[in-house]
Amino acid sequence: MTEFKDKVIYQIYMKSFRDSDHDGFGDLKGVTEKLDYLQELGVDILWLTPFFSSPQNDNGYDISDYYSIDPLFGTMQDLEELIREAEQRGLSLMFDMVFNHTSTEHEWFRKAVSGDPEYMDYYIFKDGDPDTPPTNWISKFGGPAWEYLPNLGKWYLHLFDKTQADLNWNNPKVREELKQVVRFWKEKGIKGFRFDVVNLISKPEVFQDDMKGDGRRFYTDGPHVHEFLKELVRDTKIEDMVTVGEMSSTDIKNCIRYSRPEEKELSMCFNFHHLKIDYKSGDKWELMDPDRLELKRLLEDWQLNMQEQNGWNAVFWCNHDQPRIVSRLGDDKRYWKESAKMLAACIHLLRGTPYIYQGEEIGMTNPGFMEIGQYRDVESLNYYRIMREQGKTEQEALEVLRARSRDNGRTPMQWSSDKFAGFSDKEPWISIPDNYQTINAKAQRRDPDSVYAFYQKLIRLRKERSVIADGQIEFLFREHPDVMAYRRFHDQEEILAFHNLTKKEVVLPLESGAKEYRLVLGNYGELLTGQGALILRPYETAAIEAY
Ligand code: TEU
Repeated sequence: MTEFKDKVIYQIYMKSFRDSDHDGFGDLKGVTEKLDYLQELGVDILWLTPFFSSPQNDNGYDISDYYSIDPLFGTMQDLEELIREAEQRGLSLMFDMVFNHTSTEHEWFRKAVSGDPEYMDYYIFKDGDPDTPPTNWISKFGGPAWEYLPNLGKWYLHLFDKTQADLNWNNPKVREELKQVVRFWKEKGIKGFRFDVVNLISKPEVFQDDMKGDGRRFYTDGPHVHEFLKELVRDTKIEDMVTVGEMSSTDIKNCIRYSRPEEKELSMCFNFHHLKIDYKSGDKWELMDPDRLELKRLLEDWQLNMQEQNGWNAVFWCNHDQPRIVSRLGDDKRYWKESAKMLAACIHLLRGTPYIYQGEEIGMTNPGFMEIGQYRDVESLNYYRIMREQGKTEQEALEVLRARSRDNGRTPMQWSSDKFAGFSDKEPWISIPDNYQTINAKAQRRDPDSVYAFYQKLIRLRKERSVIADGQIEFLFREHPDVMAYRRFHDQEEILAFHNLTKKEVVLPLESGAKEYRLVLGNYGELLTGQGALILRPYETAAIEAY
């Protein structure tokens, strides 16, 4: 499937989507149960987060067997049924390949720590004394990026949790093992792959201390990453599938290479720079109000450079690692509905393939947990401890988690106002915010003015107006601090999109000339214009065209 520019991809966080077997965890049969809902929404591809065998230290991103399904999520028969049922509804499945690291419970790692030299070379082991890690690198989940094994007298590298050992991609046997995994799932009828933190797989020849940072500059977009990706794609024959790479801390130059068709690497990239505009001094755990001008600058930078060089962006706000965007950049109180719709249009009308994260289509919000006992995420729990050690009070640390924790996006999908939000009939693995009584799919599916209905319209618009998928982009009012505005155009077709990012009313001068404009899609019903100006109400989004 090469065409993906007019597709919309929906991300399912397996643990929190729908529990069909009454254990408080989402599962494969639960996804099958909800395929009609997804078909009605209008999405094309379903990205399923990992459901392979895992000790669940990082919710499945710590895989102990790439070929088997963790019983928590069901059986291979359940998966085969899901593939069939999805296919019947014109829905394709995208699996999540975690190839930078395995769980330390993976057979390969167990053999490595038993001293088997062949399998030790599957990972990154370094000699050293127990008090001095090979480098001063910091794990992305806090603490040192190395763990010492006394029985071996060696350290192993883990860029994430210590139960997630980094694989040695310089070893051709490792690359062959992972190609085999891709071939196995491709054989099952999968139509796409997401590659987790795939731009971290190529480690430097020399491991050295980072005197200027946490070490990421040495392994991010590493020396052989493009070579490894080309080899993986070529040898598994997936260049015609829909593939997306999660590119942690990457840059535009590399993302052009990762996603230009001529390179035969991936279809598109996730990058996260636009989701760090509320990080004080770039630190996720230091709160700052969002810098909307920086947001505009970053989105414009990436859109224009990728356009000029024939790259392709995944465009998104939310995923299982991010807080809910309506709470983060919108208003989850007074202007909840308007801001949820505006944020949706802001992303969906850009140049790129849009991703909808489960619950985003109904405007789900951050849960606002008040106790540390409500948190489950290994990264959040690590940083809670670190923040307390650094002197933050319990309430100060909890305030940071309420804004930044990955658990904000991991609460169960809110299907209805029934107990446990219709997600399960058992206490779920993580709490559900009380607003499920009013913010839920059942309440919105039949409401033509709902956030859900607006997402349906956005998806339909992408199918009906080729200028959105295929058109070029040019940004307008670039210095305006409150409005994101751009022009999509190709051939004779043009749509202007205006998004008021604030609760202020904004007046924009429309180009003179006797053009009349009509609303293609908006969140306030009718267009408000006057004396050659466009008036944008709080969080108003308006896609318009001249006629
Ligand atoms: O995420 C990579 C990553 O760095 C994220 O953890 C996120 O960018 C960070 O938490 C923001 O502070 C991928 C998966 O999406 C994530 O769920 C996994 O925990 C991680 O890789 C390790 O596999």
